[in-house]
Amino acid sequence: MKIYFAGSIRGGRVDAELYRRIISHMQQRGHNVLTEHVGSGNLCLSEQGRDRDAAIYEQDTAWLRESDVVIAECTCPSLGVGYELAYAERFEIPVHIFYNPSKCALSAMLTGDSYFHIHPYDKEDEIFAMLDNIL
Ligand code: 6IA
Repeated sequence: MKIYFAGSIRGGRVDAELYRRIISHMQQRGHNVLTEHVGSGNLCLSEQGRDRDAAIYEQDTAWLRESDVVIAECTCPSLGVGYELAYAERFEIPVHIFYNPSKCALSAMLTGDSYFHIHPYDKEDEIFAMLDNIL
């Protein structure tokens, strides 16, 4: 499957290593993760100017439209990820949201929207088991 993985970038990189492990797990199962860079260790977090950010926006929204499913890790809140989830809903792409409730309270704009499949987890291993069921 073509997977759009969404995770915080400018919202904070505290879970970057977790994103990398989730992406790697999906790749090992043979899936095409379009957004592998979300798990990279050395991203430039500063604003890049309107033109560079416009190129990021155009590329990411094109990938969203061609993806079969969106997998999002939402423990670290991110405006960009929230935007991507609403964008995916608009194009009727299935969205699965993972978060750790002992670390954050998910926005009511996600928990209150019945379109989203929401998967709370406690231990990281639970994410991988749930992903294997979903994909
Ligand atoms: O508001 P945030 O920055 O936390 O939004 C994160 C989400 O927006 C991720 O799921 C990404 O898909 C997308 N996103 C945000 N910034 C970038 C980006 N920056 N590149 C690609 N997608 C992005 C430049 C980093 C690049 C040099 C690899």
